Amino acid sequence: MAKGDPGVSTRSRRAAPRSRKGTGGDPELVQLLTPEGERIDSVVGPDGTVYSVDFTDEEYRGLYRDLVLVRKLDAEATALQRQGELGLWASLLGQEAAQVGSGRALRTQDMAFPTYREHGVLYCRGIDPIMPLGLFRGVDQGGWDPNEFKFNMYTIVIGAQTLHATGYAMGVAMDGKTGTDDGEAVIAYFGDGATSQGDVNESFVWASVFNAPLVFFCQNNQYAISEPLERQTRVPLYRRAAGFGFPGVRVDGNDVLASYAVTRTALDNARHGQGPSLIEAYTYRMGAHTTSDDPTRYRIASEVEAWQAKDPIARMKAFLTKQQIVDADFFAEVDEQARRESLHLRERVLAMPNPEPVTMFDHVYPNGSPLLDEQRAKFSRYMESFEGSAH
Ligand SMILES: Cc1ncc(C[n+]2csc(CCOP(=O)(O)OP(=O)(O)O)c2C)c(N)n1
Ligand SMILES: [Mg+2]
Repeated sequence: MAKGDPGVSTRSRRAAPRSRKGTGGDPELVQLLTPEGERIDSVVGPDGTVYSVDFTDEEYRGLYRDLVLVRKLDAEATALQRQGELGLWASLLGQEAAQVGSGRALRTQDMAFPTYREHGVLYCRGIDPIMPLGLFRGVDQGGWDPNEFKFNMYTIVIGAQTLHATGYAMGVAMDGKTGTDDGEAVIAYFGDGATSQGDVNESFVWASVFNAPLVFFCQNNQYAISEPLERQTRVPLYRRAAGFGFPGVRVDGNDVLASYAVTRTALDNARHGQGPSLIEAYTYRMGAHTTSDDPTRYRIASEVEAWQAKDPIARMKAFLTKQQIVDADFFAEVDEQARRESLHLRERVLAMPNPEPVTMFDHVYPNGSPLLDEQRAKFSRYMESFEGSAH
């Protein structure tokens, strides 16, 4: 889908022929597309909000294309790491719908604060997918301009970006940028494990009492490395919001339509001055935590298989096929585009120049720092001490 404002076009919309009202079987889960690819017309959330989407056929196809491309580029990055071309990679496998749905729900003016796994949101923001690979290859510090793309730098310190997002969102409100349809909203991504961090809980308090225009988007992928969800909480995570004084909702994170619907609603509420909310995108990390992790040490194969049956791409494919929204060549054409783009990504990663080691001090602060200047000078002298030697 094109960057901008998908899902609000008034052109030839497709009604959901087998539509029904419901919750997909789980009263606590907002779902608009079942694992079998059946469309649910609208769903009522825990606070009475009605969630639905109204996409054109072209927009449905665009969402599918996004999901496939994001998965393929992610798989290519994992392969590059395995071949020694990246130092590390944090795969999003299984979380494509949570990320594409929420990423496409952002309006151009909205600001996002990611963790280290939001490659799908990054893609939706229109950032070249090569950018995070430079970071994980260790040749630069990310490369994109957060202000240009309204997408902050990746944050590895668990939960820290929720504080940054809260401060940013408070600033947005203080600058008078909320209260209209064109107002600005902020979204902060984090994981289930991060909800146990002090930073995240402090963010909840501050965002709440200052009515910050902020959406807390928790991808509950069931694990914090090897720690399962039951070591983080005894209640569904979305219910914690009530204790902080703002609404919470749990969405099927493997359903791109529902992820879009709840995020767009939460962002619009925030931009209109109605304050923060928490979205718990209930999903599953189908791969390892990172390429340094071996999940077979702590989880059983049948659990992974059960979640494979809820695959976000398979259900969208089933929906497009059942509703005859695609012609015979569509899926092959998308696969071919994904193959081409991942090959292009690979070629560009292999061609990345090795930077001079001293450049690691660049771009840490916008205007430098005396301490860093001192370290740079010391490091330069150290590197010069090798000049003329064999190494
Ligand atoms: C403050 C802090 N503590 C510990 C770590 C090490 N660490 C990296 S990822 C991770 C688990 C995070 O789990 P979760 O928040 O569920 O996110 P996920 O990776 O599952 O998306 C931990 C503990 C860290 N990066 N930062
Ligand atoms: Mg997690």
